[in-house]
Amino acid sequence: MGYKVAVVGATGNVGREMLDILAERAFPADEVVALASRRSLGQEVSFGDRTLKVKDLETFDFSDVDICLMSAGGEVSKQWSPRIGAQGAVVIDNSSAFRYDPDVPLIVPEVNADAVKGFTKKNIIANPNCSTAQLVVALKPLHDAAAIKRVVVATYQSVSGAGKEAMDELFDQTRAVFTAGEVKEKKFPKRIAFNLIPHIDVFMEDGFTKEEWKMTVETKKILDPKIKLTATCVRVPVFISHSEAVNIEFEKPITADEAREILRSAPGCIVIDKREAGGYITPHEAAGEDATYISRIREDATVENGLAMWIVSDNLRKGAALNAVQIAECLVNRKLISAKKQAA
Ligand code: 11C
Repeated sequence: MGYKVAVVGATGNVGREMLDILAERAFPADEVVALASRRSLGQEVSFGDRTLKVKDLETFDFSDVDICLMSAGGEVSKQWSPRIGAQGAVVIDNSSAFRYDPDVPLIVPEVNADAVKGFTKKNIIANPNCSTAQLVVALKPLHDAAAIKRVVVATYQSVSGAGKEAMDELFDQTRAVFTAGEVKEKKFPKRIAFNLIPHIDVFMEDGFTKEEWKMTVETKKILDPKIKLTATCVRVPVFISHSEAVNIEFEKPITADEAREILRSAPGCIVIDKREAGGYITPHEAAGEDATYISRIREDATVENGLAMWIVSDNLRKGAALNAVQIAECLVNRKLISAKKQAA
């Protein structure tokens, strides 16, 4: 007998992707339920070759749910994840609501799968921010080889990270520019079409944005608290996939050739690195794919033991939905949960 899985936020960018990935990877579920707020009631969403009618989160009975994939934002998660967890379902939460709670593991399976067992305190497991997830997948094997001291990263983040309305905004603004229409700013504080915006999430007191802060704090929690990381996060007019220009300083020497070989055999990584026109990955090519792609690996002689590289991944998949489903697979493969109906 399989598991009963609920997907909360099923009509959003990430929720839809979660349903696709559960179906693609044939997750061992007997039943999958799509849930959302009341205003999405009656909508239908795809699950493999079936369609599911969206049910109301407020009135849904979670008592026989085994795994709940949450992607409905921080406020909904704060309200619902503890309640759902208290009913015995393991919540895998895509929001930032519980990521920094010491009693909640923050997991990227290629990096710290063993930490998943810590979920029992609250029955909640957190999924990291998309820009962190792809970064730590590539950093982990390099850290194991040469011990990372410091990372300087600049991100080039697609609009899908800000939701469906943000994607519509890029589309509408682009069309308006071409048709000499009015370019309207709604979700973004400045025009995003044919532009970029060096601001994601709210500003913090020290001048960094919350997105930049998240990358620092989450990398420490997932990979190693000793790693220093500073980020500049930028929104770019790309629909899907986040890209990152990354500069890494190691404790020990490591050459570009060595890094390339390590990354070639690292879980979740694909190296595309020919030093010629087109011999690198772009966000357009990474969209819809599962891997974290690494290109432009080179030695940086301006620091001791320095490497620079370019890292790209689909922010809705490895950055969110795929990572959440991989966490659910960890629970199943490590026999950390059993289906409630089976147990009854
Ligand atoms: C963005 N990274 O691209 C954000 C979206 O903490 O899960 C995800 C925010 C988060 O806007």
